Amino acid sequence: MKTLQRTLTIIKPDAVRRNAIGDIIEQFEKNGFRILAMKMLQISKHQAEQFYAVHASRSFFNGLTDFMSSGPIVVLALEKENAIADLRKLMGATNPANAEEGTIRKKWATNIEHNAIHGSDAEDTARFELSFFFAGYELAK
Ligand code: IDP
Ligand code: MG
Repeated sequence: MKTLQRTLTIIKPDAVRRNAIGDIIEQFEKNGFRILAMKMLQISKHQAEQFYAVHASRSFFNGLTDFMSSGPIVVLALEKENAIADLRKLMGATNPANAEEGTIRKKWATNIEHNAIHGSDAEDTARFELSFFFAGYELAK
């Protein structure tokens, strides 16, 4: 049975700086994702640390949270059947050196740290990440 899923994606500061917002959103729409909610904002270092708390012990945590708070980002709530896995596929591998042709990271990522886009990796993280950026009423559709 196919089930409708929701996932959270972020167009990261590097992609915003490269004027890639429109191209990336076009990829979401062309690939059947419905945009439920969307906003552009800049998060603080502290907010980035909260969002990425699962990575707190990793060596790249400080650089990652500096990067994610370094400029505006665009956050979107997306809906589709199998949205979580399908978005991960459309994003491509974390390290763009390993990303497949036709993926967003292949086209827009610079390196493993500045990799253009975030996508939730499971149902529980999607729930946490959607509620981090969007209130219930914004997703009630
Ligand atoms: P994902 O974004 O593909 O889910 P994660 O392993 O969850 O990858 O890592 C979160 C983010 O942390 C990555 O998207 C990337 O920006 C950064 N990151 C991951 N691994 C490294 C690394 O080895 N060096 C620097 N940054 C990294
Ligand atoms: Mg991840």
